[in-house]
Amino acid sequence: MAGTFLKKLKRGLFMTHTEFIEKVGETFQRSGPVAPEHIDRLEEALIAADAGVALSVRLADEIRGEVRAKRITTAEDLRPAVRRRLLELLSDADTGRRTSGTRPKITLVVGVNGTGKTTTVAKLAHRRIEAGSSVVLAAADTFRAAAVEQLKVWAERVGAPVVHQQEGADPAAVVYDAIAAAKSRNIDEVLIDTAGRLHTRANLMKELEKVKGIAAREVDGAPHEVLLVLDATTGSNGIEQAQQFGATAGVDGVVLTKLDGTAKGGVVLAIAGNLKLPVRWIGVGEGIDDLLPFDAEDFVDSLLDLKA
Ligand SMILES: Nc1nc2c(ncn2[C@@H]2O[C@H](COP(=O)(O)OP(=O)(O)OP(=O)(O)O)[C@@H](O)[C@H]2O)c(=O)[nH]1
Ligand SMILES: [Mg+2]
Repeated sequence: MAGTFLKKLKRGLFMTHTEFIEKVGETFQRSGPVAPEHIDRLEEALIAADAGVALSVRLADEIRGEVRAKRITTAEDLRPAVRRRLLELLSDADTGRRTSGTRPKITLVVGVNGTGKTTTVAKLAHRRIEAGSSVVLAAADTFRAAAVEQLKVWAERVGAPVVHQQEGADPAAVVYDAIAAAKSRNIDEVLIDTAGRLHTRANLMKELEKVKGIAAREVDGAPHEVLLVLDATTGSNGIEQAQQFGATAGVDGVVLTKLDGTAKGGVVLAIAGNLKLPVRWIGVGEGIDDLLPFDAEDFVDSLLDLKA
């Protein structure tokens, strides 16, 4: 099980890892003293992986400081120092999960168009069902009829009921129905799929607030988790989206999808360093099993591993 997990993670991070190690692998293995260009190369590798320029410069400066203070003396020691620093960065952003003993647990999934929200809802449902929980899916993307159909196809595959209404219905009404269904059928969790929306569109952001309001009125402390889905292939562009969503939708955590198709996996660091938001899940493929719980150590080790 653990082996499969790591294999999937490595495959998902393959492009990011390859580009990163291409730039710094040789440096990390060198046993002589650290030269300034070694750290320059590290800085470039972080920037290329889309960790964000400011954060990459800051991380590299901190490492330069450690070299000056003689806490790092050989190039070979750079790798463990980078590992330590990245883990710190990721754990600082992890505010811990908001736990709720309340049933049903309500999870709201939000994000801009096409980032992978619907697929993520299905993958999450699959995981919860495998773990023995019961779930109901709320088709709160009422914008397009095709959105409901897409969710229904996934739902059938994972064996979860879907609550939906006609195209153009009020998403908050769908959420209300889904919560009522969960309560009457004693279901553990409600996973809410929402329409893709631009973070710059005030009316659509208002709609999310209404959805949240209904959930809060119907279940104590709901929504218990608001997950923002970001597409890793867009790299640090996702950061601005996240800031806006964070401000209006009260995001608790990030799902970073499509890591399998990009060398920009360093965006995980930008999310932690710039947004102070924990990455909760990563998407590493289109299949139902291709959603992995984010583990900082496994992520950093997969990134810095010297072997391909
Ligand atoms: N390679 C890869 N593809 C993914 C991943 N997650 C989602 N996708 C694909 O991304 C595309 C869009 O996924 P959806 O789940 O429909 O995205 P969405 O956010 O619901 O889109 P809208 O509802 O239109 O806003 C689909 O083709 C998915 O198969 C992932 O982790 N890896
Ligand atoms: Mg969708």
